[in-house]
Amino acid sequence: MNVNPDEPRLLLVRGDITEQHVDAIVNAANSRLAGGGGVDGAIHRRGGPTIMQETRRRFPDGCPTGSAVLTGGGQLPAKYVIHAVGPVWSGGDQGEPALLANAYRRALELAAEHDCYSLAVPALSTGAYGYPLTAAARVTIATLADFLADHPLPHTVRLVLRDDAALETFRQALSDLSGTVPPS
Ligand code: AR6
Repeated sequence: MNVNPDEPRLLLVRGDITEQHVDAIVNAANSRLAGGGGVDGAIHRRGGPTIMQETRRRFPDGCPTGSAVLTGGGQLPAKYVIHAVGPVWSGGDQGEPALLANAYRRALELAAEHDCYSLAVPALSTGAYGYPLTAAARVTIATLADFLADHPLPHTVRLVLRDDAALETFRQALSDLSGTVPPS
C-alpha cells in the first residue's frame, strides 16, 4: 500500500461515477440486486453483463437494506463494484439515517477487505429512493469521515455528485462538520 499523507482522503467531485478511475466504485443498488435506473442502470450499461451474472450467481437472495456486496467491475475502469443498498425514504422515522450509514460503512469495509486504495461513492438513496439531499449529505459525510479516521483503507474516497446543486449541498455538509471550507 502506497499511502501519501499529503493527499486529501475525502474528495467531493461532480461527475459520472462510471467514469472514475479508482479501485472500486459503489453502486446504488436495490435489495434484490435486480438492476434499475440511475447509478445502477449506468453501472450495468457501462460495465457489461458479467456484473449481473456474478450477482445472480453469488447473491441469489440479494442484499439487505443497509448492507453491501462486492463483485468484479466488468468493463468499467474500476476493478470492483460494491453494490450498497440504501433505504427508501419513508419520512425519516423508519430508521433511515442508521440504514444509510450502515450501507456506507459496509461498503467501506468491503473496500478495505479487498485492499482498495481508492473508492468512488455516489449519494446513496438521494435519487429514486427519495432521501432529502441535505439530510442525506449530513449522514453521508459524517459516516465517511468517521470511517476514514479509524481505518487506513480505503485511503481516498471520492464522493461523486451528479450536479452542482448536490455538490454544493455536500460541500456545505463537509464544511459544517470540519468547520473549514474544503478545497475545490
Ligand atoms: N454518477 C453519479 N451519480 C449519479 C449518476 C451517475 N452516473 N446517476 C445518478 N446519480 P439513484 P437511489 C445520482 O436513483 O436513490 C435504482 O433504480 C442521482 O442524481 O441512482 O439509491 C436502483 O436499482 C442521485 O443523487 O439511487 C434502486 O432500485 C444519486 O445518484 C434505486 O434506483 C442516487 O440516485 C436506488 O435509488
